[in-house]
Amino acid sequence: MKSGVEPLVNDGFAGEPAKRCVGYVQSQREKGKNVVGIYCTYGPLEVVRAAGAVPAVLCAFADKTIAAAEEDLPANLCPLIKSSYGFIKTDTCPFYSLADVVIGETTCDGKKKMFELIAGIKPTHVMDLPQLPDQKEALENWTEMVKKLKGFLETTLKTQISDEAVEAEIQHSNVKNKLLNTILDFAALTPTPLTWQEMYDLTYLGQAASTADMMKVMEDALAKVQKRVADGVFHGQPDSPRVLVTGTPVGGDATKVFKIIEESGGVIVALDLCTGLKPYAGHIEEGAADPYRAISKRYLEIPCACMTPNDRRLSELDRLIEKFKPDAVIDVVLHACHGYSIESTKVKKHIEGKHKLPYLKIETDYSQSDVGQIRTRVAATLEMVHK
Ligand code: BJ8
Repeated sequence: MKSGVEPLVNDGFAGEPAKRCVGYVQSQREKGKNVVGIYCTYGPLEVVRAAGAVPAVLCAFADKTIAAAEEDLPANLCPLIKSSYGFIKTDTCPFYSLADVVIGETTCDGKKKMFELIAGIKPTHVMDLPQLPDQKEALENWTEMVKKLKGFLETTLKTQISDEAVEAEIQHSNVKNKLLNTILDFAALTPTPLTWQEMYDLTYLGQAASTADMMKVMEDALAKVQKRVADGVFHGQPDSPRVLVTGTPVGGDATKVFKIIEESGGVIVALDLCTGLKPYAGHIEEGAADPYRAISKRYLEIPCACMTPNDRRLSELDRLIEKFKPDAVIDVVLHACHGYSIESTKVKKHIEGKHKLPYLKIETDYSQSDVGQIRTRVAATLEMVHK
């Protein structure tokens, strides 16, 4: 990107994405809103917002709290869980401090058991997530869980959640997701006018910010990216290898991988991650007889490796590859995330077999100790891309 090009995201808050998001959540709290901490993309944001509350993502990506967490948790546990727990243990998580209540889901074993350790600190509601999403009972059971969440929020936040409010939030989510995808779809152009940082910033903020608050940010970003295209402004070089990143959530200290891809001459064109496109895919049926069922249906379609089988992950990769035309796929797996790590075998076969693209799996944590090794492997993968 040429110097002097205006940054895409201007939300009025300073700092890197997590800090700006804290600013946003804090501002909502000052307006009298309750704050609901969430740990997962399966957390139904429409119900949280219909309760008049603001969601705050509690998943953490910082190495600095891992040592404190390891006093209680096994060292060979996923860094996302250790980091999140370490922030709570050391009472340094601004999102957790702001939260009135916390929602968790039975995704992986590590998260599930970590919730037990923090449940006594704040009202914590764990939703039983079905893990065989294609079975007919899954939709019934998850709808029941989403309705139970309504009851929990009504009781603990002393509020009422009407069906009309839930329906309105469904419509708001659809509007936000559509516009956000319109912006992110510009990365399908060759060369791309977007940076990974901009895609990450927008999707990070969009989880907390309401559609009304995101509208201005998104309209501004859309106008800027349209101008970049009109002016011939792009990121990287016209022949930079295009990379699709898939896998576990990647944020904070783990964004070292994104930085290495860029330093190695690549450009990231799609983030198939929960810290990227995943929360904004799909559409929730509007005007359904049961809005909770409509929400449940959409959320059960999230292709997380905690599901079995998780064939939607492969069909979603097909869709993204067709749209963003990557030259290589890099699968980032956090240490000790068995679900994503095992699933990598299928993903590799799919990418190399069906799409004939170079595939690289990177297992990493939040430390900087493996930066040199990742750099070498990324460089070798990008060298395989023939331009
Ligand atoms: S929908 S990806 S946010 S569970 S914590 S599973 S990395 S071992 S975060 Fe996730 Fe919801 Fe799925 Fe998305 Fe693995 Fe670590 Fe577990 Fe993790």
